[in-house]
Amino acid sequence: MGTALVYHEDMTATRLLWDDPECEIERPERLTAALDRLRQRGLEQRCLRLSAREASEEELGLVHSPEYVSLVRETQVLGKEELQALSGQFDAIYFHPSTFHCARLAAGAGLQLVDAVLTGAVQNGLALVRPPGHHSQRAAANGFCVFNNVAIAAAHAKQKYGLHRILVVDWDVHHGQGIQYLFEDDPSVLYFSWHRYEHGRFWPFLRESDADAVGRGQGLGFTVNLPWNQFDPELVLVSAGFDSAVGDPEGQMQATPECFAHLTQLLQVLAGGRVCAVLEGGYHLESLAESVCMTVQTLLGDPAPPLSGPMVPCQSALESIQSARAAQAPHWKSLQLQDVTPVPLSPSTHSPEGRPPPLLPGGPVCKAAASAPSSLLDQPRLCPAPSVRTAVALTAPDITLVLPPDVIQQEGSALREETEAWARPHESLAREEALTALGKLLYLLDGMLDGQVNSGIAATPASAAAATLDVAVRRGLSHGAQRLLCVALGQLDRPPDLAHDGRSLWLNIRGKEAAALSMFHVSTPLPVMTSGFLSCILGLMLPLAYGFQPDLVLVALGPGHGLQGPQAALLAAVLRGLAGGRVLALLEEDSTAQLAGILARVLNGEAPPSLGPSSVASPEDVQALMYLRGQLEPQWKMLQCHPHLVA
Ligand code: X5A
Ligand code: ZN
Repeated sequence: MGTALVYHEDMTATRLLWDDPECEIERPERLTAALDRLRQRGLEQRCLRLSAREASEEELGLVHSPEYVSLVRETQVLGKEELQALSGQFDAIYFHPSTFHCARLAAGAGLQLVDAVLTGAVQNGLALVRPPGHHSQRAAANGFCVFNNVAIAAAHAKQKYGLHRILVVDWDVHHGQGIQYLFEDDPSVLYFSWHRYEHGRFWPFLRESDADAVGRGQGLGFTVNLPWNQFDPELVLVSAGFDSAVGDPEGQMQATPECFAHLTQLLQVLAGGRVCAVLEGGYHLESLAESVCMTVQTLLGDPAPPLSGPMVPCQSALESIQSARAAQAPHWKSLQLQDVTPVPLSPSTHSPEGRPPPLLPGGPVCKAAASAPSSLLDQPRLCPAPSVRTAVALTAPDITLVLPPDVIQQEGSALREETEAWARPHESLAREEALTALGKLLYLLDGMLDGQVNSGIAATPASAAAATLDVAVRRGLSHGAQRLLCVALGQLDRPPDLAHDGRSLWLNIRGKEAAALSMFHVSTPLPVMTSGFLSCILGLMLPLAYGFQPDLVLVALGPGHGLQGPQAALLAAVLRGLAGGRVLALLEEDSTAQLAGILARVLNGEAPPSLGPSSVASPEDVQALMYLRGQLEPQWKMLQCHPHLVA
């Protein structure tokens, strides 16, 4: 359905006119660097270009006071001295004669993006804007921000479209206190921010940036940090700051550009994929440009490049996640049922009362990341894209699929002798239909292993499902895959003679009981409730999968898999985050055309349909999950981010 890119070159006009080391990083080249790179990569050309309009004063009034809007309007006619004097009244702010115009364009860009998405003109989009917005408050500029672009967009989406649930995800390295203040008592806007905090030593040095700020009044539980599986938003707005990226002089964090592809892709499973990203911070031009490309590329539906590096969460990250979970638990049923095991807190960062003493602004901050190897930015991230994103190799000629034009219906088959050789050990593959299906699957798999095809769907007669999957796993491992993740739903057991060499990770959902048969062979019952399904996918499968870092993923819906279309779509959508999207889905031949169609579209980059609001997971679901996490957590460190039983 398309991706919008909202921009106006006038927004490069505002700039710092005097000496101010704190503000000088917020400069016009931020926009031009990002845009140039999008052009170079051919990404801009794939977007619907929208020229930003100015927000009206009435629209600014959705979140700002008339007096404050007047104050900013009047800066247009001030001289340099007066501008500097006025700027000094705010924290980390500079005004320029063009500020009012630029800031109205920035807010207007957000509004246009929301309009484009909510009228259905596009699926999602990015607004490239200056000045940024998330620190700006009802009557105050702050932290380079003049008008609160994302907050205005959220208020507009409520007012004009009557939305009741809007999720704002703020991945800027700074806490968007402006958005928090504006919506802290409003349960219709869920504000989720992650930010560098350093126990209060990182700008903007606010006590209310901590995990225990959870909103107030009606808005209790709608501020800060919580899992995205219960709110079921109608729209996702992203305060997309890239100062959390590697190399940034402000943030000094280590997120690689690829991280933003993964964040974007995870958010795309919400709100039917209606994601509006609006630029906030980001001051390292190279890192900013690459990260913006990763975001736009993912919005356009391209698979996310795999993450590299050790998949081991650090102690301090675990503590933060645990604090946020604990603070939110009273307000979210989905967090209460889980047996929350507190992460042992390291004594160095916590005083005996459990809370660190208040710290002064400007105090020592962790410099560990300051020496971040900029090599993280140098690694080649331009692997040649496969010529075919998704291919469908179904056998039943009578099923008519509704597919996007770029999804290929594969005709080819592997050579007959070769197919027979692979089939020979399996009785169930002796039948002609099974052999035909296997030939098509092998041909598709080879296309994926050769790098011509990114993802695909193949079908097999139900009676041959287990044998076909067995062949696919062996063929994958012997023809180029180093590590293969197999997610098998229904009655598809791990082949007993498959080597236990750590090159395959087998997850069977629908196992008779929860069992970690080995570190690489996990079996769990199919959860009964939607939310149990979500926890299983997000809280078990995904941490294992990210920890394993496969380069090929097989997902098989075998006999009795019991998945509805939307559940299968969600499963495929999150699995696409692994292996650069190299995912092969295996279906039973008599699956509905609808199921095959939805899987093909999701593997091709379309957003999965929303699962709808989910109730609480059943006690059995929770128990199975907690048990498995407890068993597996010693080996799979990514599971430490989730509550687990201490084994
Ligand atoms: C939008 C943004 C940061 C202000 C930092 C002031 N503002 N030290 O990233
Ligand atoms: Zn920032």
